[in-house]
Amino acid sequence: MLGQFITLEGTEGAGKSTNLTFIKEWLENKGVELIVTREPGGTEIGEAIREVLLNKDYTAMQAETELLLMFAARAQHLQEKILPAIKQGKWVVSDRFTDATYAYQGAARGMSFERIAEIENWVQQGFYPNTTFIFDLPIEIGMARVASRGGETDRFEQEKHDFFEKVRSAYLQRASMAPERYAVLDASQSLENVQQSIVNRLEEMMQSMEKTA
Ligand code: Z5A
Repeated sequence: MLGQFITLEGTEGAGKSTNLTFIKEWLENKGVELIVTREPGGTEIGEAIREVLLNKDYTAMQAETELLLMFAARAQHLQEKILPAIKQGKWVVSDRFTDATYAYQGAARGMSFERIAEIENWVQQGFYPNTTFIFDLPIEIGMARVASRGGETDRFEQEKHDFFEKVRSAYLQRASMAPERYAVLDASQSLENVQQSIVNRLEEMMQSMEKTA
């Protein structure tokens, strides 16, 4: 049986990384074989591309360059890591994937959704996540969480509030167009409540797989 592909999306500080670990541990406890990964990155080449993309000294980076680098990293990630794992029946849980490209490079940077869809079709050949969790919360709350966590900011984190509002709206709009694939979580709630909603969705996934087995 093929594995499942789960992606986590949201604006910064929404809790993706925190809940990636939670999902990994929860699924492992259920006996699911899985790998966790992230975008941009996930492979040696992808991580090298990530360093270029996040480098805050690269203020001259063009939106087209950014878009193509995201998909270059993704092409490597898919062929080297995600698709082989899925074919082996493993679950793959990724911190971000192509929904981020529509939200950041599309809605926020202004690249056309049609252009993104063309590259997506070429790189992914009809491969999409089975489930995408969208961690939704007001931008100010996410920014405050990131600030209290401390550490260096990257090239994306230099952007202004308005940029992230566009990202947030784009995620919600994409979720409303295909509600069966997306689980929108109110990430301003306590971690315990957020994680209960995640468990509900993971249990649904496992039940529907048992029915079709
Ligand atoms: N990007 C793109 O433009 N196009 C693409 O196609 C792709 C990516 C794939 C890197 O992503 C950048 O790449 C990203 C978009 C762009 N830039 N931005 N912004 P990233 O995922 O590596 O970076 P990030 O979004 O900035 O991640 P983050 O700031 O680390 O956010 P997070 O992982 O969602 O948050 P977290 O670390 O889990 O949580 C933040 C803090 O909040 C932490 O201290 C937690 O303990 C706390 N937290 C989490 N949940 C809660 C709740 N519920 N209550 C209270 N506190 C909480």
